[in-house]
Amino acid sequence: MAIREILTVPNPVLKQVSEPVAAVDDALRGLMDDMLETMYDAPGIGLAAIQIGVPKRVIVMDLAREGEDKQPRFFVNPEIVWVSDDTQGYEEGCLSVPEYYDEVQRPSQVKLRYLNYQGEQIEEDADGLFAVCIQHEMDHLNGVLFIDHLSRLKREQAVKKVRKLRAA
Ligand code: GNR
Ligand code: NI
Repeated sequence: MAIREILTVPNPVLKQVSEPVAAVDDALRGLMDDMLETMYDAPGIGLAAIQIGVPKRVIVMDLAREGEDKQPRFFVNPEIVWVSDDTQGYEEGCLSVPEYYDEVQRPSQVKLRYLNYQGEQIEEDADGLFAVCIQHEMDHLNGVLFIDHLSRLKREQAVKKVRKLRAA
């Protein structure tokens, strides 16, 4: 396992649309292991492969709170097959937009279909933080960042803040 570098805005790689994975094999599990280690190290609650520069439709997540046992989850080729009409606002952050947080409105509940670490097809309902996080991560697979849901002014302020952070 290895910790990989997390790309930050305005890196154009983050705008790429990621490609579906052909097979869940040992090579892919190796990538997922690296992603999980990178996410825990950051630390974050989710990570999409494109954030370490790999344009594959792969997400890792762990929503366990501090002190709880780890609950790693893996999502390969995830699809959102249903979203609720009602929405929830949540103060989001992103490892690719460090130290910037703002509220984003998204559907409160979604239904997902994906392949897990073993390559089994799973269907699952998500709500609460799980729904927020999976939608945030699926946006990454489509080259979309949470700041893309904000006004242009706020988005530019966020990028400026990250540039400053990097220069410091
Ligand atoms: O660690 C993260 N926290 C978070 C908080 C609110 C909404 C979404 C997230 S995901 C983020 C990690 C990340 O950037 N994943 O792409
Ligand atoms: Ni993110």
